[in-house]
Amino acid sequence: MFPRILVVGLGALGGRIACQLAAAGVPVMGVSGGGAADGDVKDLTYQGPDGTQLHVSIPLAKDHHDAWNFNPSYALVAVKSYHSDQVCDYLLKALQEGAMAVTLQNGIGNLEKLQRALGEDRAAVGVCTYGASIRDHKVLWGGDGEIALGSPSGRDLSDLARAIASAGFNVRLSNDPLGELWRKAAVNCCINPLTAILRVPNGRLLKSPWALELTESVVREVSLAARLNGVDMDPVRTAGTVRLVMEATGNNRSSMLQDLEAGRTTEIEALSLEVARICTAAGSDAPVCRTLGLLVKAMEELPKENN
Ligand code: KPL
Repeated sequence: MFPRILVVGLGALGGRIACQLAAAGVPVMGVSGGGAADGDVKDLTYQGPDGTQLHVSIPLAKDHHDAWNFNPSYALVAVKSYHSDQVCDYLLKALQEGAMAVTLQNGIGNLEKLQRALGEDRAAVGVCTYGASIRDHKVLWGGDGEIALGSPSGRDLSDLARAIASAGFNVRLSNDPLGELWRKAAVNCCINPLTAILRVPNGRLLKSPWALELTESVVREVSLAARLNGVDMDPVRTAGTVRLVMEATGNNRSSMLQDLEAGRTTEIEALSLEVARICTAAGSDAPVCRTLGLLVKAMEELPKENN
């Protein structure tokens, strides 16, 4: 028997995960957007790499009472990082005692927010390098990667790993969740702003020596910020991981590029600009991350037709 899973945020990644879990027979309930739903169910279609489609109807939690009554063992959090505070308030009311929240989000600081809201023992990470996008109300495959699950307090997540693996994802249990988070932050600090500024799919960056040179500087800066947070990250190995993700999600348009194209706020504050803030606060600097971050902020402000 699989654990019951609440998927909070049914955007591209949350939608893909919810769809694949439900199709595999895992009991799933969804929470869309800010937590308020229009109907009782959400019909989701996910189109895989070979064009095959999964169609599922996922029950929606209209409010936190529905989620509480569903009694999930896990909430997978897949909302934008700037909605984390709102989601913490929601989960405090929606989760029964002992249920855990697992952040699949991009960005630095999401785990800490969940830990503060629910307690250290009830927050975990699911570092995810899968790609997805939404077109014409359909969730589209955007590349495969892995989901590394880890609980800083050492809680056993193997039942969650089994459920996610049954849905066709590569899952790994990690005893270094903070290292996983920082390596993923490096991936996103490289791929997301560069693809958003250059307006190219992820794999295109591999063809540009200039973009790859920038990537190496970004990885060095993220490694410094990680070290300032007590996490040792090997810049050479991490740059290799970044290139692997560029390749595996080659045709995907990063979430930041998708956000800019749709006129939405991006997650740059929790990525490049957070790295710059951490380094500056320690008397150091992260000039490349800061510049990329400010460029993306300036692009957010441009009228949509220019984006
Ligand atoms: O996390 C992603 C994102 O776009 O936000 C990657 C893994 C880079 C896929 O595009």
